[in-house]
Amino acid sequence: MAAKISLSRYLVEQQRMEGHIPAELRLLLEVVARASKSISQSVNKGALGDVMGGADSENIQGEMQKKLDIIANEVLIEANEWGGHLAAMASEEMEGIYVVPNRYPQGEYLLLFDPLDGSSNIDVNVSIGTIFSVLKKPEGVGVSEQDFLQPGCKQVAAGYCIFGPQTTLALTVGDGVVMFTLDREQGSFILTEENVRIPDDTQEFAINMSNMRHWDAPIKRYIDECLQGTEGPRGKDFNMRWIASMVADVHRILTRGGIFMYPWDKREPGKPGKLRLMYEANPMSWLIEQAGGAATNGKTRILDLQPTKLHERVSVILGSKNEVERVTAYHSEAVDGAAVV
Ligand code: AHM
Ligand code: MG
Repeated sequence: MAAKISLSRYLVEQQRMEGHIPAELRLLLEVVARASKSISQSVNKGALGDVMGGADSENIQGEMQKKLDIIANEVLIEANEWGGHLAAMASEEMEGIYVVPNRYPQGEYLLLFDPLDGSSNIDVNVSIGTIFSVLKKPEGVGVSEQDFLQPGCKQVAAGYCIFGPQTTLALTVGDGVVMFTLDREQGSFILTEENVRIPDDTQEFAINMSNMRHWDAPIKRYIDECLQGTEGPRGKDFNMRWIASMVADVHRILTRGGIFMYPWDKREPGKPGKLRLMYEANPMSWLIEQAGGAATNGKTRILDLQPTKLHERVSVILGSKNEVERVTAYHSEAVDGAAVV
């Protein structure tokens, strides 16, 4: 039987290969994985630990926080602040950046995370996860919020850890996508998927259909054509899934293909979308592209968008290449000028 390859061994071997990950980045990824294991343990305790329900506080996005949002955020900060590999962190749950305190050495990387994505699913025992993105700090003294405002194409590592029936870590360092499954008995992540590929075509879409009346014309057109099935212009039937955890919907797409959309809609016309560019869209878009898929905001490749603020929101269309290209083409064809802001 072939030896099992742990995340640590995989990263060490990547480090040894010319042009692959530097030692500091390897250390950073090991720490993020260790923190994810700890979050996984808290998630698994459920009603047996003091982890369920709301925290009676709001985050910067004006959303009510869950206890696990706060626990996961603290776990990630505590695990990462002392190792010397980071200059600062930014989180969906924190208003400003978290600069590594002076008592620790400062490293050259910046870490961004959504500590617990899909938190509306915590109390109903449905898959949730931690999403992370790593950037290099620009040269210069000190660190500021401005240093984080880099387009997604500048990421040096990105991934997520999904807490579902299995705990799985998906990772890219720009050389394809790999997945590791947590062996709970050994306490280590074991390589279980290499060279993850998304099929170019799909017959499965993911969108919150309850927002249909608020969508723009290109999204309505795309979904309407899917719903017409074999009798419609697409000439085939489509299936639908919506887990309401982006991490779980993206994991399904990396596993068997599909298209995921959280587009701009008329409920809050001033906002480009619900999802956050830096903590959700960028890391997920890079994973999807690295697996052969595509990701746009309906108009522009997500990884090319220049962020203007830390908590910026964005319209997201990602997954199987041909379907994403179709939705993007519908936006450019729209006569009324689709509202991609
Ligand atoms: P969260 O980061 O606060 O959990 O919110 C993001 C989540 C995504 O995981 C998911 O795709 C989306 O919100 C679901 O939203 P909705 O409940 O509007 O369908
Ligand atoms: Mg989220």
